[in-house]
Amino acid sequence: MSETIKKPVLFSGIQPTGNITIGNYIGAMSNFVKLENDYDCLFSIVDLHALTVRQDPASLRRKSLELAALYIAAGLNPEESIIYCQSHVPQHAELAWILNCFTYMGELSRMTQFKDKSQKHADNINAGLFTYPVLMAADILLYQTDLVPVGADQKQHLEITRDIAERMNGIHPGLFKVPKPHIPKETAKIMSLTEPEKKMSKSDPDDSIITLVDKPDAILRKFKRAVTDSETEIRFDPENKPGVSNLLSIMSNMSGESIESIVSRLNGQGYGALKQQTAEATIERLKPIQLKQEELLKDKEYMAKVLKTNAERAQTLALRTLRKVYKKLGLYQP
Ligand code: ATP
Ligand code: LTN
Repeated sequence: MSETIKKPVLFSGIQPTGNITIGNYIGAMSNFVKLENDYDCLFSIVDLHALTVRQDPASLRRKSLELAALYIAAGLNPEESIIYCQSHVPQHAELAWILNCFTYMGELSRMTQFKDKSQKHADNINAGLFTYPVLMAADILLYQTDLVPVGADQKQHLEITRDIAERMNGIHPGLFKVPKPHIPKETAKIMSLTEPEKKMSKSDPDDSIITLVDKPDAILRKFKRAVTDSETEIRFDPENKPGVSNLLSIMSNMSGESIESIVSRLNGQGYGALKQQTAEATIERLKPIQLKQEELLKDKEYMAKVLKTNAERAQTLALRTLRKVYKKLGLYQP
């Protein structure tokens, strides 16, 4: 992407917390790759968001670099798309402050992610966790974004982003582009392997998730132990057969074969075959990504250069919006 915007703008971010799961890959990253050519894209490693939960500094640093390498290994082109760390572009935090002044306590307290994370981290319900969606809105609005590809769990955060943008546009017409979410039904929500009625999250226990750095034997073992149900019929029915439907959905996303075709091909076979083939499709799909990521991580200089250059490209765009916002709001600019 050149710094003169021509195509519509796409923005998304992933937190560098833990290892990226196949939920993040299917729900977010693989859609980024599909959309990359049709948009001017920014893909952020949202390290400031990660701080809303306590992080080990060395691990956060390493995970940030690993995520940057993974974006590229998954197929994104850092010469075109802007792949960068959120903390390298200070305008995110600056705009977040402004948006904080246009966001109500009431609407933030309705956010389900805040309620979930407050329960999970009851000893650390900090103000950053509460205003997390405002920083996310700043990420998006800073680049006059058109489209935001995310998983279904982020839908509510996209709604509040649109509400903030519309509220501010009501006072200062034309301030922000109002972004649209992109949440395809087939990739929206990959479920936990051990509790298939819950979404798979990278901060969940290891046996319930498949991560992008898992080795083939671990992938096979985890799928084999995945929770299904007491019937034997392979059928796509998320309501009544969440475990089996999740495996079908993972296999379909990993192999490209439609769910209908998998169901008719496996007709009469047991859950063992479904698990084995889901594991094989996953191993096959992840293999080249894992190899490429390892290779990239060996080239520290290249990675540092990519992140530095791309942060500069992002800043150029971010400053345009921030200056406009400061000016319209009446902050004195000499
Ligand atoms: P954490 O456990 O640290 O909260 P997470 O796994 O929920 O992490 P995020 O960094 O919050 O991951 O999300 C990155 C992207 O992946 C978002 O677009 C999110 O909607 C998407 N995503 C996360 N989990 C899933 C899932 N199980 N299915 C589909 N998409 C998902
Ligand atoms: N909150 C998101 C990560 C995120 C994001 C963004 C996604 C932060 N800023 C901007 C899309 C656009 C999550 O997945 N938990």
